Amino acid sequence: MIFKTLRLLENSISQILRKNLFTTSKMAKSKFDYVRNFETEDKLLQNCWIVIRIDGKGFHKFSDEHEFVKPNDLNALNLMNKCARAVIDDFNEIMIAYGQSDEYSFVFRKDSAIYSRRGSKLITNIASLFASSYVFHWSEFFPDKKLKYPPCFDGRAVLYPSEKNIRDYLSWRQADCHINNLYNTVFWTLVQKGGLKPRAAQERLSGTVSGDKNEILYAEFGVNYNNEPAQFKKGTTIIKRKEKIELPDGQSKMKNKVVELDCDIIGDEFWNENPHLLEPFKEM
Ligand SMILES: Nc1nc2c(ncn2[C@@H]2O[C@H](COP(=O)(O)OP(=O)(O)OP(=O)(O)O)[C@@H](O)[C@H]2O)c(=O)[nH]1
Ligand SMILES: [Mg+2]
Repeated sequence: MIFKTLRLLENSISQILRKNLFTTSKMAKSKFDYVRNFETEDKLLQNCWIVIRIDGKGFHKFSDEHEFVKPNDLNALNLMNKCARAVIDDFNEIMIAYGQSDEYSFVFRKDSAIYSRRGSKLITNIASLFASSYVFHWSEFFPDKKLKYPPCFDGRAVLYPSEKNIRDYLSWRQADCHINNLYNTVFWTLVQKGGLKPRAAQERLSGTVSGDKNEILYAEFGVNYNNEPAQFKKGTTIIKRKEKIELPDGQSKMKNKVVELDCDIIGDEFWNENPHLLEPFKEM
């Protein structure tokens, strides 16, 4: 008798469960389901290097509000590098990243299949991880400065189909770093050491070429631009490469390492030393 009652109870429970499941699955295919079709496909083209570049929103104001050292604030730049490493640690398929000022570019392998190469998924994840890392690590780099408001970063994806194109892209960013840094170094030297008003410094520099700027620095202020820190002149390049590590038993093995560099990436030397950065995972 008791077994019969139990079986009846079991049957009615499973009936209720089945009914609920059915209702749920019916709801998933409701009459509203068609709105999903309004979503657009944003798959990034195959066989291209994917560059995701993030850039600080209104960092002209942000750097003023937080009294960043002009023209280069080492702590601010190192905080950017820390955030870039958080992105690189989270995304295996980034082989090289390059950063300067308030921007960072992340280069994904040509054959990367991450998120089925969905652009918006990649851009938003990287921009938001970068921004949250910026806030998360702020106090390590600015222990005595309160973060006054949340920083924000825009993001975009750009595709480069050839090795020349992707190298030219990175060269473009590094050349931009050099041009801006030379200008800013002279501008702020004229203001801070030369006592010029910003408007006057701007006028003084108008129409000058890089040789003139080097000359102003050297002749008037005894500053040799070549001796400025490489990180300011070249930006920061973060790469993955295999390095030999010594084991406690005296043996050694090759291990993947993430390294931060402030070298030239425009010339061939860097690429000859690191040919693996642009090689695909597998043959296509
Ligand atoms: N003082 C100081 N300012 C910096 C430093 N790095 C970046 N900045 C500021 O950040 C700005 C970055 O340039 P942009 O990205 O073109 O300017 P933005 O104000 O961020 O404008 P959007 O990117 O268009 O939103 C620079 O012009 C500087 O004003 C730094 O190390 N020190
Ligand atoms: Mg910006």
